[in-house]
Amino acid sequence: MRITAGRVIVTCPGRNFVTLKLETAEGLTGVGDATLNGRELAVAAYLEEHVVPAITGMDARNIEDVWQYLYKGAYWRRGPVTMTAIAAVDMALWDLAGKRLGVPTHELLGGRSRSEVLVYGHANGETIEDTVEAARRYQQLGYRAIRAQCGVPGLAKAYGVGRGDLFYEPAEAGRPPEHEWSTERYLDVAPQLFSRLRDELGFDVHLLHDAHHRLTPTEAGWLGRRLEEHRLFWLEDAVPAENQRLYRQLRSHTTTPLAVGEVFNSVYDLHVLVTERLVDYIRTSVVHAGGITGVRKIAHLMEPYQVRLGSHGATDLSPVCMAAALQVDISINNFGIQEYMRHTEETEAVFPHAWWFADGALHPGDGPGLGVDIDEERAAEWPYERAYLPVNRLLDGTVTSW
Ligand code: EZ4
Ligand code: CO
Repeated sequence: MRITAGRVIVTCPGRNFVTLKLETAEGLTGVGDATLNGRELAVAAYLEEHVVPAITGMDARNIEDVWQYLYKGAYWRRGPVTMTAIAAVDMALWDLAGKRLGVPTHELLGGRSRSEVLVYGHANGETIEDTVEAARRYQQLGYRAIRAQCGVPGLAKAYGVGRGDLFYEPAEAGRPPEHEWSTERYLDVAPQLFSRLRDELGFDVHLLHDAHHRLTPTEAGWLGRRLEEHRLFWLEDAVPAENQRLYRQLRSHTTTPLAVGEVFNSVYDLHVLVTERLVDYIRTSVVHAGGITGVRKIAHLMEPYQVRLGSHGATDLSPVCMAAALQVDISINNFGIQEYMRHTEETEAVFPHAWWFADGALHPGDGPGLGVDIDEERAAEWPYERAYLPVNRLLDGTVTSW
């Protein structure tokens, strides 16, 4: 099964998505997500200029070999652009493998380890009361796990508080938008939010929270302790993790479960966190961490340490990535939870898929391969539009993590 061609399709049905489509001599096609929010065309060029010419003619059945060829063969290792490009090829090859044999990809990954993939949705609001209302709406939709974020009084914009209830994820046309941040003000409101949510919703729902890399280990330890009585499923990205050792201090101060890793792209970003068990969940996604092959290497390292996978699944990851993530989630032993922000109708129309939602969980479906495709005619109706993630500043103008 030789790879005969590879095409990169960029489309913007409300937000930008980059998709790789590989073709084989037998006429089969496989798809992979290659979207890196705010830096989309860097991956598109990496694939078109450097990857597709190198892999054309290779045997599509040798997925591990192609992965190692692109990883070790580039000489320049890791990094989000490289690993997203490798991920796109890897997803497309796993899609082809399933299609060639007429089985869903997870049957080739060891089959099902569970009956469904637990997901969490995003409830957010300007105020605590708005957020409680939003969480109730998610419960009515069947969600059993809900991430809650709310506005911070005195700050014009807060992370996670979007325009729409189900779909919004920033990436705006023009120059990068600027947000402002005050940890002091945030630390006033965050414990109140969860106290109120537990009063209103009780303990029969999982609650999650994302601090989006903004705290120091000292601040995060304080917050984690205050949230212990509200028994969160996890506190995510409490501190930036380029320096994995920061988590030692945080871990020693709180028993609130910790999650990190949506910006990681390889096992080397997390091996200290995992082998010292400084966190409970790793959030690497299939698209940004080298595909199904890359995430399985990470999950298998984590398994003996009882660290579980909590896959990133924001709306900037395409339905192709979700299809691939579900194949991993359903098959590995140490699955935790899958993030699920809904895509818009326009996006759903461009990416027809077999996966489906019911009772707070996703199901990968039984279609051959990943069970997803791109409708290229529809995709062509939505040309690329340059967009950026926000840049964040403290109230005195200092650049800080967004
Ligand atoms: O901000 O995917 O947990 N989810 C997140 C996301 C990220 C976006 C960045 O592109 O933190 O909303
Ligand atoms: Co996050």
